[in-house]
Amino acid sequence: MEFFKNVPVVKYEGKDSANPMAFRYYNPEEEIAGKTMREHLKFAMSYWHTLCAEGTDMFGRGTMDKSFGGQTPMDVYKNKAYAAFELMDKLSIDYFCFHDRDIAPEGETLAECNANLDVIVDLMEGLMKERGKKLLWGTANCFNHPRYMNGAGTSPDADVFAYAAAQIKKAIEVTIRLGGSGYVYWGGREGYETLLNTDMGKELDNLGFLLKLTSQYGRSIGFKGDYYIEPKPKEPTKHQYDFDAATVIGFLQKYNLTEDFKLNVEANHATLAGHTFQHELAVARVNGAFGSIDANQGDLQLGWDTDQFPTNVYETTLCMLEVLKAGGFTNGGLNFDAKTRRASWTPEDIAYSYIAGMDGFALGLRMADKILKDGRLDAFVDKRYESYKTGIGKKIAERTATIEELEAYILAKGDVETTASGRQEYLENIFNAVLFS
Ligand code: XUL
Ligand code: CO
Repeated sequence: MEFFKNVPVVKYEGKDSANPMAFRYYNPEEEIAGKTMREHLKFAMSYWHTLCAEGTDMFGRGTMDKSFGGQTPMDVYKNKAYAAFELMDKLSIDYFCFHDRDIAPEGETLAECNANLDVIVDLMEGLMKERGKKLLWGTANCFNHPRYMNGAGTSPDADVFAYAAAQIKKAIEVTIRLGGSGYVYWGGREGYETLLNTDMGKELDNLGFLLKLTSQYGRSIGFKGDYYIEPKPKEPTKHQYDFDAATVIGFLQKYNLTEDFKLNVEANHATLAGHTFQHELAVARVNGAFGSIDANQGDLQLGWDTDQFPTNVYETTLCMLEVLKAGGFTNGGLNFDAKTRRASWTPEDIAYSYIAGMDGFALGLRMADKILKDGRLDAFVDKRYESYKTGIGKKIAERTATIEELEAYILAKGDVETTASGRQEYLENIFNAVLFS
């Protein structure tokens, strides 16, 4: 059965193409900076938004039917799998990501949930082999069910902690079975609404223990990929413990998790935290924690997690600059944690959205490569810090300067001469000049 009848196999037709079902910038096999675009970008399809989200919002029910013609719960989920692989094929997407509860119906008990998962995982394993698709990462949905209303690892109820641990154990097993190169922890309800009812210290310690316990279990059964924490400051919880990249890095250090964990940085989460996407990526990179990306964009006027497909080329360029500077992805990739707008309800809209996001990132990669090749921005930064290459600066850089020496140096000089201009506007104009040349 064909589920996306009006979606053809989407091909690269070049920038002058007027065909909306074609790529204009994403040319999978084209080489840029030593790798094909396919290898650089490692696009992944998010199962939850693509196969599950039906367009509900706070004020209205779904506008899209994602049952894919299935009559029983199990048939619905089998058809979701067939539809997923058809779409990945048509869009040249090599990877996908899922939560346990996206791919199989929830049962009455954990045993029933696990049995349902096994049925679908069998089916998926076959489809992956047949179509040559790979699992970028798996995760457990520990935020939807009412039992998680007060958190999962940070719940005040020990039974909920135990349930979460058991659920994550199974999700890691499934991820390993499907050859996943990553496993994500996103703590949607790991936080608090009010300190009047919360023991923050206990909750953080419990969360650290849950991550240690489950990640070590994964290693013990052969998981070789990366674990990622996905920072987000709020939504659904008022104050989430994984607020932003810097907060998460501190948490990983405190609970001795830095060896196993990296970050999955999401654009819309960055802006919710009051940062730019580029800032969050840079924090991850300079701390050796750059791992994977949830590609999307928010709406700065709305200010919530709108999960839109990324089409802002300035943002994708700045993102790809960070990716290239980090040396590219190893186990990670670009997962479109993005959904069509509620009014973009047809199956074709899903294809148009992915094409827009993939072309948006293909342009970002092309532009980032141009900026690096142009070299003026990097040269400026290099020159800006050149005082650390000689004299007293060199001693500071080599950490051999003493406090007395620094004092004597400045006493002899009297004061610091005016430092050089930061030249922000000049640099922003170079950025534009390179992009639009
Ligand atoms: C929620 C979000 C999640 C994670 C995986 O904002 O981004 O879908 O990516 O749980
Ligand atoms: Co995400």
